[in-house]
Amino acid sequence: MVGMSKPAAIEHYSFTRNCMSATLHSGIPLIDLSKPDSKHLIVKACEEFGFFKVINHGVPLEFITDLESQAVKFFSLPLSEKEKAGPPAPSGYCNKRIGANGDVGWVEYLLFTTNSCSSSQRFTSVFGDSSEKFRSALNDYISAVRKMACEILELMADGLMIQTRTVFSKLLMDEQSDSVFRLNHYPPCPELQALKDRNMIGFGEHTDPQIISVLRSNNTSGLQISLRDGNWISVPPDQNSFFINVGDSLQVMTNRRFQSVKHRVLANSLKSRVSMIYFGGPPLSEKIAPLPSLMKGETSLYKEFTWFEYKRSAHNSKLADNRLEHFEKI
Ligand code: GA4
Repeated sequence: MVGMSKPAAIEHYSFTRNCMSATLHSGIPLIDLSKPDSKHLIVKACEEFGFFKVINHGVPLEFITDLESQAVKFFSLPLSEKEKAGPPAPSGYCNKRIGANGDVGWVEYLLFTTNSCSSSQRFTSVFGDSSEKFRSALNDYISAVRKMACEILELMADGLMIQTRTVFSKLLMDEQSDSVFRLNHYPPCPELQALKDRNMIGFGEHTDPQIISVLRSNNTSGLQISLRDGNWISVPPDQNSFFINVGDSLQVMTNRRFQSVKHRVLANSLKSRVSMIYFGGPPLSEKIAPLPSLMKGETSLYKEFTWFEYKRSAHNSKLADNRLEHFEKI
């Protein structure tokens, strides 16, 4: 049928049908970090959505705009230049391929492990004179966002009435914290205008393996989250706010009281989307298990494992796999 076949340039990508519910929902939880009731609202949002938006976050605007302009500058370079900063193992550039198991998306990105952030020679060779500017924008941004993530995790512990309020945040503050940072660029895809009833996947559906993820994007739409009933909803972009995802490790630590949120990004036909995501993870040797204070006589739903074991298994999976399944008790 005319208009239904994919133009050659995009035939290798995944598509999803337009769904009405994706445009109608506007009930994403909003947390104002300056308000005294935020700890209860954070717990409620994690229980019901595994996702929320944060305002009055305290991250200086200058850190955000500086890093965004560095990212835009990098992504504007010719592909051959950007590829000199690849592959992303563990830190570097990649175009279209996501992970090592065959996933692809309409996206290019830079990945960094935060404890060896941009130390690589490859970055210096691509950024030349401006590599120091890039490095310092990255460090400023990551430190400020990690601080906010820790504040949120401490409010969460308070809301859950856990005595040691640093029980989650200390894992991100640990020198050995295995956190990751990602800069994504979703280029516009004009061919999509011909395909009215379908959307193309920029980054396929998945949950994040870590404890918590903090996302900030420019004002281009694309992010969708899956609700508990399986419906997808579009998250209206807001460049002045942050979006928080519950990760798989937090799901385990709360013995599934919180559930990690399934999310994806759709490509846009006209506008370029730039997002920056901090994935707060524990040290590799950390045992990931339900906190005894949250168990109240329940038994653990999970087998014992370390973050190293979970991460290794995640990296052997495809994006859309249910990674926690192998660690559930039968
Ligand atoms: C999803 C969350 C982070 O972006 C990430 C991703 C990682 C990668 O891009 O290399 C993974 C994905 C993420 C989970 C499953 C595996 C590994 C791609 C993939 C197919 C950096 C992470 O930590 O896990």
